[in-house]
Amino acid sequence: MQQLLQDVIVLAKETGEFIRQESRKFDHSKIEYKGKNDLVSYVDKEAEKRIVAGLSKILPGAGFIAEEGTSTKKSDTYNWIVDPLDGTTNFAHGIPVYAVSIALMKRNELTMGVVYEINRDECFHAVKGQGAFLNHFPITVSPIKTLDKSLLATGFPYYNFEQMSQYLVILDEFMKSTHGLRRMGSAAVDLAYTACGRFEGFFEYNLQPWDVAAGALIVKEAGGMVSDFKGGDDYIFGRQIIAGNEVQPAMQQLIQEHWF
Ligand code: 2AM
Ligand code: CA
Repeated sequence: MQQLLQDVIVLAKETGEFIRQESRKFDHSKIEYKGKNDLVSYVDKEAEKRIVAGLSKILPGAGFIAEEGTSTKKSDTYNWIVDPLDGTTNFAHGIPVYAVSIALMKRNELTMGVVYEINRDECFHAVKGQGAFLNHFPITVSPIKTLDKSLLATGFPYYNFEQMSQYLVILDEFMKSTHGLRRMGSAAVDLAYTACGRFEGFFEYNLQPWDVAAGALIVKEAGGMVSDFKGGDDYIFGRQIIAGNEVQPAMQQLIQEHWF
């Protein structure tokens, strides 16, 4: 597992370097659309190709669930969950918050997660049962115990606005009861920052497995808690996630109260 981890970190950083170089010559004419507000470019696609080729060498026979379409038949044992560029909208607009996110699932359990935030050259990683790290130094979630001293992260709805009114009530409550909220634009970065104590918590709905898989394991290995909006475990495929330190149960309670 250690060798596998080192290989994945090298691959994430090499792909990040490719994305960083492309960002210097990127302009709006290169944006394509997969759906309303669902942006993509040759950079996302080429990055995914490189990651899939690299991972296929590192662990032959594993399956893939990846944002830009590489989905093989699910393997019975190992499956990679890959977001080659999490924060595509930021990338396209020149906002420097985006990351490569790679997770490994063994059967139904996350065993490894790597989030590489490209512009800060910060590599977060975790292996199940072995703690969480930032550039190879151990990290833990924030020691802050109460919501009134917490800074939270979230993602605004951007294509499905059906539950907007409930979401806005939750925002309203958190705005009044915390230090504030941030919308970074990359769920992988939100989770990584929660794992190292920059945010006390993060919540969002309508995310995909590749946005959250690696980051969720990193938060848990950093001593944090992760759940869906009901407090259950369906946060990878269930499109709802609340991650945080000790304030996570209080966040979950408030969200559940207003979510239907
Ligand atoms: P992506 O950049 O890989 O698509 C933040 O809200 C999360 O939602 C990100 O992880 C982002 O992943 C995803 N997302 C997709 N489209 C988005 C958009 N138009 N605006 C904001 N986030 C978007
Ligand atoms: Ca994503």
